[in-house]
Amino acid sequence: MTDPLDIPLIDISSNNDHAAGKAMLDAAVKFGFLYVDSRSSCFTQSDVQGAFDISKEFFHLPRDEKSLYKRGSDVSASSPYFKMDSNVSRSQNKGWVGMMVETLDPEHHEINQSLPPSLMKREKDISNFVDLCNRTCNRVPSNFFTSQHDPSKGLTGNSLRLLYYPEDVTGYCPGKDIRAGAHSDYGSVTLLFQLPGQPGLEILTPDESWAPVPVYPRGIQGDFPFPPILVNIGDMLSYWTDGLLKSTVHRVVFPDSDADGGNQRSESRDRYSIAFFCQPVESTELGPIPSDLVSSYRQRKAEDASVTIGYGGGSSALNTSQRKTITAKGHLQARLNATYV
Ligand SMILES: O=C(O)CCC(=O)C(=O)O
Repeated sequence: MTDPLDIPLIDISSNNDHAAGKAMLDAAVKFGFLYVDSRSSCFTQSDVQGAFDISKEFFHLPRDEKSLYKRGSDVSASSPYFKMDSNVSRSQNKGWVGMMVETLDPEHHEINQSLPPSLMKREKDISNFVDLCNRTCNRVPSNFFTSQHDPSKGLTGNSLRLLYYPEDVTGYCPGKDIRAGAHSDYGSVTLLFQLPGQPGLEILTPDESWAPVPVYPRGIQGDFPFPPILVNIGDMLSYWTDGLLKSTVHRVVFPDSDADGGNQRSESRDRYSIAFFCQPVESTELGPIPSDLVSSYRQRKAEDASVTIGYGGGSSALNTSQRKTITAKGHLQARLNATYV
């Protein structure tokens, strides 16, 4: 197996730290991934622990109860949950997804769906967690970024996803099956929260091998209130920069017992993670931004017809002379349509 990569850990406590901004840019160009030091984030330990508690509470519900909210299911009139949201129809329900049902792990885009009762009672905490995620995403040092993600300009399609990969799945073969198939993320950036001792994320390196991304950055010891937040660049930042920032392909595997970068043995074969997918306003066009860095990169690279943005269904070629500018909504729909067959 390939060694874990030296993905940097970045302190985002200061708004005007140029060195941190440069380190972010370099990591986004080289890996498409970086860690945000949890000590410098706006989250407290209890914010993150609370979000994982909510997730565990939901996933421990009986299967029948979760099934009411799975993608494509209908909440029937006889269901005790029907009264919660009589507007939830078969096509609108984009909630819980059972293991091995989807081909990969995108965000669910529906925004008007009521929460299941167990989540409903924690609505305030979930909403607070989402606010903190938004604040963190808006620390990307660029006015362009914040203005494209300004919710006062329209729907953004941001989404929070609670993920659980159970240890015991009937018919599951650890050496062969993977937990989340290879994909790139569709939005602008993703924040990933992980739990100690529950590794499994891998990224595809330029030489086409899979490198593990440990929960804690390689070789870094510290007294973290919770594991660093893993940030990854999504397709849209790649579009805006003509591929300069990498929307890196990643997947989640069933880990070896010592796969956590040598930092920590995996204690649990379960994996809980929380992903926040940050999306620009739906009407945002995904053409290249005016930037010397981007234009010089374009001249060197982007006319290469083999360069694509995104990986998996719905991804498209980055050939600037042939490409039609698409919107954030158009890209998201193309990728979701290709994912949920
Ligand atoms: O579960 C994880 O850690 C990663 C999830 C992921 O890659 C995704 O949902 O896009």
